[in-house]
Amino acid sequence: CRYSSTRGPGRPQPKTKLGETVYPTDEWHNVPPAIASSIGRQLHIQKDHPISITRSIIESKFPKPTYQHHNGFVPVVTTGQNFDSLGFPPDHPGRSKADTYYVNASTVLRTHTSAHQLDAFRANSSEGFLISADVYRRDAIDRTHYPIFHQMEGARVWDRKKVPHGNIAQAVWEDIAKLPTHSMIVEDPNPPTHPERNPLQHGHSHDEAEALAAHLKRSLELMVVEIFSRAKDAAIATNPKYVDEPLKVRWIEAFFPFTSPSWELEIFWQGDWLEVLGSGVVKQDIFEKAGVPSQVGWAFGIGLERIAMLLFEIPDIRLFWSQDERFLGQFKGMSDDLHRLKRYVPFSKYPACYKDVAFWLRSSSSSAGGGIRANAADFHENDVMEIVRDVGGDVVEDVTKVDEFTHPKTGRKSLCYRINYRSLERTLTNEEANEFHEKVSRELVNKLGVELR
Ligand code: FA5
Ligand code: MG
Repeated sequence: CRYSSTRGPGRPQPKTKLGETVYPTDEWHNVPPAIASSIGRQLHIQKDHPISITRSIIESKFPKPTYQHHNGFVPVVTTGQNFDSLGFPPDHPGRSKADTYYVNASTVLRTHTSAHQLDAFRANSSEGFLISADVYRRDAIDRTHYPIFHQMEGARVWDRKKVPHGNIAQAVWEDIAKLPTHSMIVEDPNPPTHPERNPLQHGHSHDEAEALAAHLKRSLELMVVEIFSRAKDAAIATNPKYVDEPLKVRWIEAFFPFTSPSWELEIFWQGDWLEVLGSGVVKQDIFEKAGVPSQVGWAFGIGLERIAMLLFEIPDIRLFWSQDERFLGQFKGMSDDLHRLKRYVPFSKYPACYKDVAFWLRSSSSSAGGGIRANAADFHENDVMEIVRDVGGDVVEDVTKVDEFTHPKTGRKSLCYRINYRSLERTLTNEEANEFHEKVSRELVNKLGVELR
């Protein structure tokens, strides 16, 4: 009924201020205050911050003027930029409110730096670019996940109209010959393309895809070699008896809607393979939409926190947000001399305080009044994570599901989460932890409509 609109005269449209700009909001809005107030911290350009130091080291391997460096793009983008321009299908899970922060139905906090790819290709006046920025995802809580992290997007292009005889493959192989070599052990059993798993794009020749893949992989491997040589120097500067393990990396096939073929790079670290970046040959469709259809090229997106954690041996992703001098003070002056890095030395590990919360979800027939419903059908764990994050902030180290069952008679579902309250900066008293925990429990009831057990 058009007369029952909540936007009638006299009802001002709701708005929110993010950074310097005011945005209209609607029923899609799900940016909590703790996230809104962190926009603008810009850790990737804060002098002597480990994220910024990491960015500078990577930038040094993709130098100007071949690569233009951009570090100031605003995190609020359209769903067109973040998803549609990159070929994300309408029903892609990444678009859901459970995974993405929406300002309003057509505006999001970017979930990856790829949101700027199309605009960057359109505006690019050079052969490549790097874009470093904060990105936002509703996600789990543990020592390697935080709802805000930083990515660097990189791309390198060649223009069919500008290379001799339009021969892209030859031009790319000549550029590969100009790159240094390295002796790192790389596992790469993958064929350059695979008809089902990693298809060649329509309009690309096999030679072109192979040359682009080789240039992409060599460029990124050289970056990893650089990071690890700095990491080794930092380790020795901190502990002269340090013995390093040989570096091992591997390429695995991947899928992204905006590249084909695609790969991820993993690094063997602390006994396990850690994914550090996604990459691939840019889909021609994006160059066409950007008005540069004669270009071809590759792109990658790397997580800066993951690299910074390896580089400095930083054990907990929350530390990057610390304003404590015992953390920040350790990196003073390093921006000015990237060859004199030191590892992070933990100042202390304060005791953990575990508390469980168990609750029943509403059965699917009832409905909660608030914004987020917790019917068994549309319950999403990220809603729990966000409530814990809102109440506890950085005092929560991790949240894990410890129990889940469905009552055989009523069909109701019960969940139990264990929350680890541990400050990075001080010892929490049991009373403080209890206060946080009681508030978390109350908010779960208020916001999700669950029934505590
Ligand atoms: C992407 O975001 C793609 N845009 C990458 C890309 C760019 C592919 C260009 C092709 C071409 P993905 O979601 O896998 O992909 O994230 C890329 C990297 O960001 C990961 O490899 C990881 O290093 C980092 N990352 C992802 N999620 C998190 C997280 N929650 N916390 C910290 N780092 C993360
Ligand atoms: Mg990935």
